Amino acid sequence: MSFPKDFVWGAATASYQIEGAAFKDGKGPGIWDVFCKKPGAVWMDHSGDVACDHYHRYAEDVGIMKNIGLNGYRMEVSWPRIMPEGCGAVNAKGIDFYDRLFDELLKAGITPWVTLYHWNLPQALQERGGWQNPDSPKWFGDFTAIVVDKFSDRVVHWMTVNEPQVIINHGLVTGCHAPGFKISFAEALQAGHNLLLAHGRSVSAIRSGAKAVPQIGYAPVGWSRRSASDDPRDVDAARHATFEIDPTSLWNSAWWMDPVFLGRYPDQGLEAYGAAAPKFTDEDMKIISQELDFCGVNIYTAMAVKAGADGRPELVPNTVGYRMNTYDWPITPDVLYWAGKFFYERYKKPLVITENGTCIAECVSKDGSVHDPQRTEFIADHLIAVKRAIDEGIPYRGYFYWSLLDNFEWHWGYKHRFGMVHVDFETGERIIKDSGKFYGEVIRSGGGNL
Ligand code: IFM
Repeated sequence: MSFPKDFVWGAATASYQIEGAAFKDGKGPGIWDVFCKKPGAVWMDHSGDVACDHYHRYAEDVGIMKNIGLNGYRMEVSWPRIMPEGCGAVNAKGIDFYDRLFDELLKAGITPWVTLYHWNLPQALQERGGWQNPDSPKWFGDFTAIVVDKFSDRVVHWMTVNEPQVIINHGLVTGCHAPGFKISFAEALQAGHNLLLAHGRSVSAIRSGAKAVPQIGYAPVGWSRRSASDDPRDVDAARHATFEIDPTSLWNSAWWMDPVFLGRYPDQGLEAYGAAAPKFTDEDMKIISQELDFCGVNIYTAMAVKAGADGRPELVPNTVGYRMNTYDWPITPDVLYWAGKFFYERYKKPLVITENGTCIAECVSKDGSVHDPQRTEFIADHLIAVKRAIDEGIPYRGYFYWSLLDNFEWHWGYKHRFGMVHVDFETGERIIKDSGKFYGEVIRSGGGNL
């Protein structure tokens, strides 16, 4: 098996999940700094105060990436580290940190892929209403302009917003993520509209400010369904189910991707949400739908679907004992084939898997290694599905394993380990897991060892 020569072999992280140094060198508080201090909000009251201490260990971490053989690294520039108040003053020490990090990455031959928002909202902006404030798109556009001005001499690849579905659902509807609100669907969808506008303002700021021709994408959850078989009726049912909107849920793809790639909210979604749908103008839709260079998708798992007797999609339950990770997410490698196919058919953009990975309960063995065969299998099986898609003409350009390091897994604290590199959170020691070594072999052989 051989992947295209220019395929991007990466791993991904986010600032709050790895950096630590939460209150250092002029960084302002972010919403997660505040949320983590609420007793019981996060498992075992963990926080990202120290996390992987990547802020201090970044050079070692880049060395590990180089050792594995990555040619791409997806990371977030922390908004509260760059602009402690969210707007206005810029923190020179924050700029210095990313200057050093980008230089180190480029020296190691690793291309940085920068996410502008992976949930690290400055607390000062949350106090002004956060994404519920109609000024929030402008705040994000202004932050983007600063980042682009400082770093676009070295950064070409940009992603605006990571997983709007999670930001709105977990942050504002169920409240299990920062800022921990429980607002109505109508309010949440209006905040979601602001978030989509923020994406658009960010795209404008990148296009107008970038010093080199940028490659711009977006990184929503690639929420999808798999077809239970290759029978065209099942495939149609899975395609339909992938883009259908359930009125009782904000978890879907079409609501969050159609405006960006097609310039409109899906009719079926407008009907489903009815009076809860946001207020918007034609001008808004133009801002939201500016041309992108790639469609990033974070894909972990999906249910299988077949055509029922009436042709309508019918969920196919997983068999008893089906493989699962420690989150209880079923391991469904062919999701990368089916989702890639459905997203490419609908949005017609080159695809990048901006996240895919698994958490398992491994440990450091007596021989000093971390043996994680389940993760090795996971990576192999998912990449084989990517290759099937590529062979059928689906333009997958890259794969970013989530995550480079074990890290702060949001409201689950440090309970779930997703890394291909083990982190001892007491000492900070890193160990490349067997899966990380295997991924390195995949990279060196261009997929030949799969
Ligand atoms: O850790 C998260 C990441 O921040 C966003 N996507 C899913 C990952 C695993 O839950």
